[in-house]
Amino acid sequence: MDQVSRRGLARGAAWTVPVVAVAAAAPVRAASQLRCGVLDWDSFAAGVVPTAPLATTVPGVTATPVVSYSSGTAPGSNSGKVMAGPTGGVSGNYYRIGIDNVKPNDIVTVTFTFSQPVTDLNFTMTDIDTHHVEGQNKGWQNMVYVSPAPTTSSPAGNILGAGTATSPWHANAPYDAADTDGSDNVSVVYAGPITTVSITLTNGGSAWGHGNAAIGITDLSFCTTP
Ligand SMILES: [Ca+2]
Ligand SMILES: [Ca+2]
Ligand SMILES: [Ca+2]
Repeated sequence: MDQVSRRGLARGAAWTVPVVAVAAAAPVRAASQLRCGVLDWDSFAAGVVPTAPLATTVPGVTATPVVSYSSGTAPGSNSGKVMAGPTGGVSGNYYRIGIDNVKPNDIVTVTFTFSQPVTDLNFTMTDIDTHHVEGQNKGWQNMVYVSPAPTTSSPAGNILGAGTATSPWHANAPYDAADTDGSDNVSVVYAGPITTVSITLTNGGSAWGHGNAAIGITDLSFCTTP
């Protein structure tokens, strides 16, 4: 084949091939790329329950939260809602779970299920505090654990416990942490791949049965599997 006819072939091909070539190339490129993004609470209106499945910043990847309460637990009026921050010193909207008029050992759990396995999942739980009414044997104690166990966890300075059902994270001293105070936060990382993670807030035992209890959950960052 001489040069003229090869150019002629290429020119001829250019009229018919491009649409097919682009369509075929796109899925190959997407499948080979690690895509990272966020379930960004700022994507949703504050003060309402967001309509699941929730879009993330990665096209095609969604997350669905399901909130459940133990028998007799009164759902917090803002539980399961996107709320305006800050919480635990983190700005922007956040997701809240809570209990109203807590009784000893009340439980609320939120389970997030992604539409596909994700890696490098990380988020922060905020405002894991305790409030004891001075001179009275009443108040509330936030105790928090996650399932499955994270790859790593980073409790802030005021937090004790291991983040398990038998040793929940909790504050080491009773005070109602302000929304701007990050000393009652715990950040976790899951190497994954993981599809589902549960976060549970329980109230303390018999000494704790007064007031409304809640924690915040920040944006969930993740990557898709390659
Ligand atoms: Ca955000
Ligand atoms: Ca709290
Ligand atoms: Ca607080």
